[in-house]
Amino acid sequence: MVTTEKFERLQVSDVRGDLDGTPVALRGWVYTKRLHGKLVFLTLRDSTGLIQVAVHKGRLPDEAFEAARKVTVESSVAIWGRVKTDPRAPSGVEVQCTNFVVHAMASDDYPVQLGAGKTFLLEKRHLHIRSPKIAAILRVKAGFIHAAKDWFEKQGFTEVHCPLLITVACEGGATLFPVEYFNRTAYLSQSVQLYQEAAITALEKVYSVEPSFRAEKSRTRRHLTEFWQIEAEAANTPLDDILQVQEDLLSYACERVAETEKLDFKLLRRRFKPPSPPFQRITYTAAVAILHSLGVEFEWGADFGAVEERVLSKQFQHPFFVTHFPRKCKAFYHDPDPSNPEVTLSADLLAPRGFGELAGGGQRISDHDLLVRSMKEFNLDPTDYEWYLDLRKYGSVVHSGFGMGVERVLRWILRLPHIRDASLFPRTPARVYP
Ligand code: NSS
Repeated sequence: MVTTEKFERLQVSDVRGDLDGTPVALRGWVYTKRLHGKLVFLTLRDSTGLIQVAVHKGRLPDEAFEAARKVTVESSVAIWGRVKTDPRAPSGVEVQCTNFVVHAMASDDYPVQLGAGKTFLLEKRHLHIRSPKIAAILRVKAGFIHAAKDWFEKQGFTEVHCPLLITVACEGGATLFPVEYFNRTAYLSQSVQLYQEAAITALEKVYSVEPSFRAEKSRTRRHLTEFWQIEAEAANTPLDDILQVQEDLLSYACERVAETEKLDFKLLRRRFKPPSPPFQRITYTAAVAILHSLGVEFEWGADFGAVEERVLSKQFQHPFFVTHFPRKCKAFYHDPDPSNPEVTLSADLLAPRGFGELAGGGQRISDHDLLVRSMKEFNLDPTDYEWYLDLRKYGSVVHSGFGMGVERVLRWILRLPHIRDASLFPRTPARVYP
C-alpha cells in the first residue's frame, strides 16, 4: 500500500509546472477516460478545474491500475502521483499516477452527454451543474454578491434579514404566491422593501441579499419565479442620492468580480468591461420619445415591457437610469414628483445592449395621508398596511431604496442566453424540479 504521507494534498488549480516532480494527492471526479492498452488517460475534475492524469500499468499496484481502467465517468476518486510538465496536456501539466482509489463508482450510464437538449439538461440540473462552465457562472455570482456586500459594509450600511413569509403585497397582488400558514393565508415575499423601510428608523442605512418570489407566468429570458435581490434602503436620502448608491455599488462590484473571477471569465470566454459612474440619466418621457423616434408604438403611461426595454437599451453602451415613471405604471409607494405629480421620483437601472432592467427603486412616499390616498387609488386596503403606515406616523423621513436582481446582473455581465443559466436550480412557471 502506498502511503500518502509525503504527498502534498492539493487542488487541481494548484498543480502547476513549477511543481514538476513533486508528489501530490488529489481528490475529485472522473471527467473523461481514454484507454490506450497499458495506459489510461483520465481527466480529473475538482471545484478548481480539470487536470490530465496518466495511469501507466506497472507504475502503480496492479489492482490500482485495474481500478483506473474500469473506473466510470463521474466516479469519485483519489489519486496520488507526480507532477509532470507536458506541453501535450491541456493545461500544460499532468499527474503521473502512482496510486488510485475509487471512493464511489458511478453507474456507467451518466446521463449528461454532449449534445443533450436544453429541457433534458434542466431536468438533470443536479448533475449538469458539475460542468466546469456552470461552476464558473456560480462562482461569478458568488463573487458579485460578495463584492456587493463588501461595498455596503464599507459604506456603513447594516445587513438586515427580513421575513420571506408576509401578509401584503409590495409589488402588486397579481404576482403573490399564497402559502397555507396554519389557519390563514400568507404569501412569499416579492421584495423585502417594506421591512427595510421599518429597519431604517433603527439603522438608517440597510441592505439585504434575499430571495424574491413572483407568480409571474412570463416565459421570457429575463424572468424567474424565484430570484435573488440585493436591496437597500436609506433614511434622509432623496432619489438622486440613491441613484448614486446604485451606480457606485454596481461599478465597484463589477470591477471586483472582473478581477477576482478573471479565470472564470476566461473559461466562459467572456470579455467584460466594468462600468464606471456616473451613469446616464434620462426621464421616462425622454425614453418614450426615443422609442417613438425608432418607430415603436407605445403609449405614454404604460410600463416598459420586454420589447421596449430591449429596443431602448440597445441605444446605450453603458448602464443607464430611466427616471420619473408615471404614477399609474409603478407601485403604490413611489413618491410623486412635487413639480409634476403625474410622475414619480422613481428610477429603473437598465443594462445596455438589449439586456434591460437590472434594478428598480426610488424615493418612497413619506407623508402618511398621501400614502393612504395612494393605497386607495391602487385599490389597496390601508388597514392591511397598518404597521407600514405607522412608520409615517412616528418620525417619518425622506427615504429611498432599490432592488437589484442578481440573476439579471449575471445575465448581463456574462451575456447568458437565459436568466435561468444564472440560477443553481432555476424556478420558472414550468419548472420547480429538481
Ligand atoms: O419589482 S422590482 O422592479 N422592484 C422591487 O421589487 C422593489 N420593491 C425593490 C426595492 O426598491 N427594494 O424588482 C427589482 C428588480 C428588477 O429590477 C429586476 O432586476 C429583478 O428585481 N426582478 C426579477 N428578476 C428575475 N425574475 C423576475 N421575475 C424579476 N422581477 C424583478
